[in-house]
Amino acid sequence: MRIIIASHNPHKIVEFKELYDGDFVSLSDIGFDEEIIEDGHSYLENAEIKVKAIQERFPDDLIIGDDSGFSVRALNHEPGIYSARYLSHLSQQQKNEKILELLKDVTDRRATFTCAMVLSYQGHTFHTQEVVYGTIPLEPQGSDGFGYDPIFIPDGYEQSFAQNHELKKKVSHRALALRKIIAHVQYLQD
Ligand code: ITT
Repeated sequence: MRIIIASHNPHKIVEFKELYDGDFVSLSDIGFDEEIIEDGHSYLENAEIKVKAIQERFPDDLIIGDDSGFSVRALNHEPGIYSARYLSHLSQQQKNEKILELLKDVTDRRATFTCAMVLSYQGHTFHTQEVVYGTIPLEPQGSDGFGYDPIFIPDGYEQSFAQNHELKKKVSHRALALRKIIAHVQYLQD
């Protein structure tokens, strides 16, 4: 059965495909190019908004949506659910540098990545939300991945998500959430 990933972010699609060998199709594969307005007040609400927008057009398909964000403890948990819009006039590299500048004299360098994931199939929905805890290095590290990956080192490891792609596949917020979602997909298919 094909699974539509309700995301316009090509990096996420790549990660989904690397994490599970399923029949994933992207929004561009199905010709859905409309913008989805994410005006929810939580990651889960936004993930649901994305899934519902696709479900209206593709009611027979199994759909998975993900809403994620990066949250810095010493910056009042910003950017959080506004991660995509945070400092929107800056490039991603500039955003990462800006966060490092704001943390220049700050010793509390804790941060999290959160991923809410929603599965919807024939009127049945399943939700999960996963968090990965880590710290922010003094300089950006690595060039793999996307977004805030170069400035996040998960607890228990010494490399950033952008330095060690295998590490991201193993412990990331998205990997943890997708494992639970896939277990549920398998339950529905058996
Ligand atoms: P879709 O809504 O179309 O899925 P998006 O990029 O807007 O794409 P999100 O709202 O879930 O996705 O994510 C907001 C931002 O959070 C995203 O653009 C990245 O900057 C950051 N982000 C999310 N997941 C990330 C990850 O695994 N690594 C690094 N940054 C991430």
